Amino acid sequence: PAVFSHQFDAPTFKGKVSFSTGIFINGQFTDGSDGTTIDVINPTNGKVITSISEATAKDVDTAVDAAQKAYDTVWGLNTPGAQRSILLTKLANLMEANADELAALEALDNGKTFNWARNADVAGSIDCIRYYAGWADKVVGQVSETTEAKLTYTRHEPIGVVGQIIPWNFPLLMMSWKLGPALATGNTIVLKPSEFTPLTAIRMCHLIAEAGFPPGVVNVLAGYGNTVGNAISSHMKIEKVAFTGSTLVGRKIMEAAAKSNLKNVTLELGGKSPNIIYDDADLEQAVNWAAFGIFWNHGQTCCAGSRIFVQEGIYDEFLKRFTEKARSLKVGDPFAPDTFQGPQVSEIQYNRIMDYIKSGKEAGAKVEVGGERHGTEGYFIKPTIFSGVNPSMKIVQEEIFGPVGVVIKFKDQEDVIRQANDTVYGLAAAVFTQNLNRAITTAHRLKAGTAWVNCVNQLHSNVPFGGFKQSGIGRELGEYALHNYTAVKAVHINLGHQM
Ligand code: TXE
Repeated sequence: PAVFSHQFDAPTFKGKVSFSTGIFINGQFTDGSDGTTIDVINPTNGKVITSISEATAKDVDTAVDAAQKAYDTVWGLNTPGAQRSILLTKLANLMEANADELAALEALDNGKTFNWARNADVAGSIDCIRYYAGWADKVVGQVSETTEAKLTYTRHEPIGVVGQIIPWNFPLLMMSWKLGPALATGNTIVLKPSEFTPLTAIRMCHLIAEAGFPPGVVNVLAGYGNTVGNAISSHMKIEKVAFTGSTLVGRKIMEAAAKSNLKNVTLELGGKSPNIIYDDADLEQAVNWAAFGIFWNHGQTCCAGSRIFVQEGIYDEFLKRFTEKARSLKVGDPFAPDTFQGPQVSEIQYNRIMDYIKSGKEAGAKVEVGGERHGTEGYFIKPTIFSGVNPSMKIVQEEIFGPVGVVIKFKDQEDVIRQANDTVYGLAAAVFTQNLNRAITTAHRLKAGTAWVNCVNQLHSNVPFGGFKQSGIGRELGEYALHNYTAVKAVHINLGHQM
């Protein structure tokens, strides 16, 4: 396989990085079975960074065989949890030792800023792997008291070979959220990164090998969704698939699972999260968090606070300050130390977002700020705020996945809860108020898997994350994620002599 090589000039990382690319099966880097490649594009200028090997459906079969063999011989029930814990800790330590390099790679093919990649994506990934290292020897079943003539207990066994399909918006973090609980519980893995952002996933394979995970435990195949992704979700020997991405593809994965072997499915999908600002909120705090909620990671965040509901009494003042805040955010080179927002990940996403902006304008919504591209090359879009919207507009209903927020006026608590819940999604929600009762009653009545009070976009390795409604099935992170990767077996032992 080709060798990737790049000279970086990042705030805390200067130097050359080079490593062998390729698909990673059974501990080896190889070319795909068709010998084809995928061009990885730099979203700041649209130019090719490197070409990487493209995996095929046939490679998925090879990877599944390797993963099954590893499961049967050196992993799964053959390796004690304490040993898996040691390996996961080694991996976390290696990620930490290479944190700047990982952040630079993430910034290069995704376009997110180096500083955010380092402090959020990479730091959160290391924390997540460490957190699950801690769980590896603490997964326990229960003893159920039935009768004195019986001993009945449960075991939480690994599922076996699991498939994992991850997106491009937080490549390393989503990989870590998936690897951590699956490895801690003793599964072996066939993982597909996004074709847009494969660099950190490939670099991670080197670290996985260096940490000493036996060959075949983790297999990583860069490739396209309709080939590799589909082969994983419809594979007869993969017993579970975990996916993060669009609701549209989530449906396809469930369908493929249903039509093949009824594999267990967990999904983390899109959102159109409400951010509710009551008139007694600390206005400055609310403005800053609201901007972070919609503009962080260029709006490419599944839990982005894209519908900003503001109570009548402070609407004008909030909008004025929020607009100023959006205007002040620095858009530009992801490797410059003061950049807040880099380019969108790809030309496809750029066009998709610009189409949404166009549809908002055509439907009569008012552009308060932004609404156009930034600069002349790459996929940059100015932070954009729409007002004067109505509930039927596409920009109010659909996930834009870009730096585009809509601000909506509301009257009172009943009114805002009704509007906030008027969406097919239910990933996250936020409430800003100084009134404790209002904060709690609102948080409890919102149909969302996460409710933030006086903050947004908070994620911790030990706190579950996932969606209500069409935002997904199952929970990642925390102890809850372990359930995604274990099968519960009930064992009944007859202690009596009689039948
Ligand atoms: O996502 P896809 P796309 C949303 C967001 C964005 C939209 C489209 O609204 O604008 O999705 O983005 C793989 N079988 N989110 O099209 O296609 C694909 O290769 C199996 C929200 O880029 O869902 C990639 O690895 N896999 C989201 C992964 O699915 C398939 C993050 C995600 O890409 C497949 C990303 C198939 N048939 C986008 N087709 C979030 N929840 O954070 C594609 N894939």
